[in-house]
Amino acid sequence: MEKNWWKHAVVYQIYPRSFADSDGDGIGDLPGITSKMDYLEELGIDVIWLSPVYRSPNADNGYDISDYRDIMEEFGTMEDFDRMLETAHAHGIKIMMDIVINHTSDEHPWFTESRQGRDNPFRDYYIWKDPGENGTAPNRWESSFSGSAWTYDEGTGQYYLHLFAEKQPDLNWENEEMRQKLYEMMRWWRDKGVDGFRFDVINLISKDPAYPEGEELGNGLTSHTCANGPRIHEYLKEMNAAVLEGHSLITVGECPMVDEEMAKLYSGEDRNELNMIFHFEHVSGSLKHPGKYGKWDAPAMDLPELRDILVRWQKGLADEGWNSLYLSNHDQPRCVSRFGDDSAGYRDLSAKMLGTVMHMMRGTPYIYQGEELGMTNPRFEKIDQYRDVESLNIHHKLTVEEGLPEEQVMAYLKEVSRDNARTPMQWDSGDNAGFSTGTPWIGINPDYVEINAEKERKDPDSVFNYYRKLIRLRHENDVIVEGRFDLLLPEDKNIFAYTRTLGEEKLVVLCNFSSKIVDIPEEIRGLLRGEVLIGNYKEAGKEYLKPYEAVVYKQSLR
Ligand code: TEU
Repeated sequence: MEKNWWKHAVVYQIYPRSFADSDGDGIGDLPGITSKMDYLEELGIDVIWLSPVYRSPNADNGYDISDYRDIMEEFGTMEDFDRMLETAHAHGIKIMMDIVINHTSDEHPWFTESRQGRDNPFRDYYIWKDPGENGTAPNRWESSFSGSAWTYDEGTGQYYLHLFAEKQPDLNWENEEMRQKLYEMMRWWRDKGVDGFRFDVINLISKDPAYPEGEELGNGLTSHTCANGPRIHEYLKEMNAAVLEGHSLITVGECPMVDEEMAKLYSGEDRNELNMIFHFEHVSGSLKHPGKYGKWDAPAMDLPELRDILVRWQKGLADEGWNSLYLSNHDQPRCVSRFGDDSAGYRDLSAKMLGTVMHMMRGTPYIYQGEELGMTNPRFEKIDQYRDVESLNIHHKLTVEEGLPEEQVMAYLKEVSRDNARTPMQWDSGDNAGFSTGTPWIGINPDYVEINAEKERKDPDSVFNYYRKLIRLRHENDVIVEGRFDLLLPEDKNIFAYTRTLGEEKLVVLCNFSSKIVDIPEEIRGLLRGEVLIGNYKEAGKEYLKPYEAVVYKQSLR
């Protein structure tokens, strides 16, 4: 296998709970995924990123693991997993496991032991601290899901750290024995034949041993001091040597609070850490106009702000490191609702435009299930329709503790709740969108009658068939994978334009982020030559771009 095969790959994320339910319990499962392998092969993706399927009490839908070597009951058995893996491989599709090693569930046997007593052999597997003065938490770090990141344990008189929910205690990576057990577990999955790992919040595993207060950042991960700690690179190199080296796997580390300089350290080719990382800068809500309540009330970014970030990363990792390209995942609202326009008239056009702008960049693209159909935010109206621990906690905090009106908080959730991405996959226009014969664990977006896979597979002009083409083009054109990135029209308010160049081939990519007809500035009209590689209108723009138009010209420089 080619060493850097993952640079040519397109990854598709499956959130198993919401993908396909084979047994009618309303919860997606592994046999459901196996049954959709033909669909994924038709789409043309190379790798599935499988959100966690390990045994879990589901305080955070599987991101709280209680047994790393077993499968969540609702998802099936280890035999179902093996069958899925085998079927994927038979379809030419690789499987990248999502692995959560910054924390476990509080129901993991290591933690149930750890909280038994201060001299329990597992005590040091987690982060326990004495109370501060007056019995308060050791520092003011906040959980990403609201409230203090420390929970007091009556039994042993100390606090334990959880950067996420109370039921997700952070592991203590300072403990070497614990680290070795994690590596052994990952080798076990590797030797089973999985093709890579997506490491959940991996840059949080090393903490500053002084546990400093840090800056207050508002709601969310309050303190920079909990990320990119002093031993982070040492741990990643150690894990690489113990698990990854010599195996040609795909690896991506989820990294909140990093910039491009840090990304080079995490993903530089000769650094022996990770292939690439996910950063959050472009999905954090406007940083120019930060909200009072973090991501919840930050306005969406406009094109100039979004473009500045994406371009900075394209340039930043041009010679060293590698980008991952994404606008959506299971933690983000639907990209067409956030960055495009999901009203009926522009939904398809803007979904295709967003696909174009990302898939023509340098890096490895990630598609989140349903994105290839142009799925939209359901914008649930009532709090009892929400399931996500983050949404339920922030709703409580803002309404009860801060006294904000219900409608205001619901307006935040409708735009940015993670549940917007978690409604079931829309397979057809039948009962429950073809997702399940039972009652789905979370509501289905009523737009499934219009937006569904069955319909889009048949329609040559659908978002689905447009994504198929984007994926095929990447496989067929090295310039998309390797080409140099150069920005055009850096000040334009509506058009995101750039070129990609490799040897004698050049692509010119133009995307209109607005619902207006916009003139193509004179200065670049001369560039619009050659064949139209892909575009979302029948006639490609040369003098002006139609609403949400995207077009890619390909030319030979010979
Ligand atoms: O997410 C980590 C993370 O920082 C976010 O994307 C998080 O959802 C956001 O800060 C909330 O505002 C990862 C997983 O992707 C997420 O689903 C888990 O809940 C989280 O880690 C804990 O394991």
